[in-house]
Amino acid sequence: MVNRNCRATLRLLTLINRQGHPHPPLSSSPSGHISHSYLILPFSIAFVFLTVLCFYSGTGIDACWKQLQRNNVHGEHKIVSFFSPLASSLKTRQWGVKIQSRCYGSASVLVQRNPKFSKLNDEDVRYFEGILGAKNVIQDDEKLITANTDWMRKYKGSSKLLLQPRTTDQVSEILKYCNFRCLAVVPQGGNTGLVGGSVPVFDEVVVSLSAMSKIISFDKVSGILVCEAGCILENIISFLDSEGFIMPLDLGAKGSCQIGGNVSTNAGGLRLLRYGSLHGNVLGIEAVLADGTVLDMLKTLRKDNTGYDLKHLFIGSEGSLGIVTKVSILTPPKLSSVNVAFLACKDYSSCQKLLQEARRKLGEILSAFEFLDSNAMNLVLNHLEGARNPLPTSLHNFYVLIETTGSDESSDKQKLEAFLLGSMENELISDGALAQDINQASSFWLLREGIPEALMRAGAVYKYDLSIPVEKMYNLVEEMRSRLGNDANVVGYGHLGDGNLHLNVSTPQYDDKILSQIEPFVYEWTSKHHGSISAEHGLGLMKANKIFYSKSPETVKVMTSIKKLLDPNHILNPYKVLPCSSIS
Ligand code: FAD
Ligand code: 2HG
Ligand code: ZN
Repeated sequence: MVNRNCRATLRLLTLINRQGHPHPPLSSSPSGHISHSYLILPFSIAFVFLTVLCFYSGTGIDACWKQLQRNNVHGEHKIVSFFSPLASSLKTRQWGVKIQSRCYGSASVLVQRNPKFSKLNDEDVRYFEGILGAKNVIQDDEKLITANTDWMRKYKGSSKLLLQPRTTDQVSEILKYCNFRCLAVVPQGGNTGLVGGSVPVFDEVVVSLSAMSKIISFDKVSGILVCEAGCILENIISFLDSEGFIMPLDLGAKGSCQIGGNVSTNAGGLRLLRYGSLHGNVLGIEAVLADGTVLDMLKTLRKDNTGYDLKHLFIGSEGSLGIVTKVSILTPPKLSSVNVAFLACKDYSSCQKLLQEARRKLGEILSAFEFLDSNAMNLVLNHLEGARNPLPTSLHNFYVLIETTGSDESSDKQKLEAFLLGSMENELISDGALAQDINQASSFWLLREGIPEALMRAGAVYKYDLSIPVEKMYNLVEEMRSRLGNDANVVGYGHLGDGNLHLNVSTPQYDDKILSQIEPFVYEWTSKHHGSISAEHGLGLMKANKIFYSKSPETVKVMTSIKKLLDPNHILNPYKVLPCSSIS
């Protein structure tokens, strides 16, 4: 049965080739939410309850309640559970930290506004207007609501001021003044971050990089692009496409996220497997420190071993060490042959073996290996307009999206077909479809890229972005499912090729009882299996106090020293990244 189908598939593919159906070069960006009629050739083979919180604070319960109510979204935030193996080595300082007891064994802290920070006054606003011009100093309520609210509408601040600098000098002037006045600042890019890092916690001034969106230079020989931090990723992708190049980074939020935000979160995305992380692709950075010092590290060299490579401190520091204002990045040439296959697997073990085989058989042409389970697939099919299952005959347990990118159309295709055939013979794949044009490729990508959006539409969502050894990754999803029973829809998907699981728990509404069943279990499990509690989204506000699950106390101590050196008043993105206990 398997073999007959394999032969049928091969015949079908050969026919396409002989008929000379040109395989149009696909844009290497899986962009476009396209609803298209399918011409696919299937090759079927068959919290804690607020009432139990104890406030040990001099300011009194009423004040805490008001603060909580003002800042609390969905009953979950500003209350950050704190795992404290370090309690003895890093003493909890009492500014801004209220210690509460929590019903599931870990101590917890309630983030409170740092009283050292000044409150914004009219004189400050006039000063900023002097630097930026009145139209770039925004106090308009509607715009402030947008700047204060994150993509998930889960984290909300109460900033009264949004600044939009147009030059590095203006960023420098802003920070110099804020540092002098001790006004806290949140650097903001496209505000697509998923860990509450991009919005204020209290009344921090928002510094948006949106108005710094110029492409400065592009060298066609080296492929090195220099641009301002506020360039939207999709605009860079389009620019490079017209020059015959691609971005080494691509992600579902490309239409809104900015390169400065990408660098500051060290975003991973859909092609890290092929092009590596931003630590490898970013050649230079210009950043402004908290005191307004401009660090010009905007090199365009592949090699430069002149001492400490400080740019790396800014890659992934989530706006806590400086504001990134310019970036230089190495971009690969656009290759002519892109193929996308959407495959079904009967179990997780087959997905793993398929990954091993894909690495071996597709080698240098493999450019993405993404997976989703049947819960993720159902969710996207039910909640996302235009999403269609290319393998409609039955629902499979797992789906894998494989993309290849190469320079030799016929040899690439031959390689992919041989790989698919072998995988069918070995029963690693139970069904699949190979995109015949760019629209089909986009529709396959939609099924994977559309999951975060579909989750938002389904109700409340608890997101976990974990690095876990591939062989153990899906055990966590299964354990979570058995913990939560019918109370929640546990969804597993992610960048399998990078060992990055996106574990999402979807419920009709936020419920602290559910949260207490998920956390700290999910972090303890990940730590026990030598994983990371943040593979690519960062720590933000959500996981600042969870850092010890993935970093040693000694490491956090050095990180804290670096923070203190570069931002002694801690004005840059306070309450994020580092635990409250280490910052005073
Ligand atoms: P923001 O959200 O504005 O900010 C993120 C953090 O960076 C904040 O801490 C902020 O203070 C800081 N920051 C922003 N700009 C600067 C700057 N210029 N200087 C200093 N600090 C700055 N992430 C992935 O890694 N991989 C994915 O595949 C992926 N897919 C996503 C899909 C969807 C639908 C969504 C909504 C998000 C996704 N993300 C993904 C998360 C998010 O898009 C990335 O973290 C992205 O890099 C954030 O960029 P941004 O410009 O929106 O930054
Ligand atoms: C993705 O890979 C993003 O789609 C978002 O990193 C993951 O929503 C998530 O959990
Ligand atoms: Zn991701």
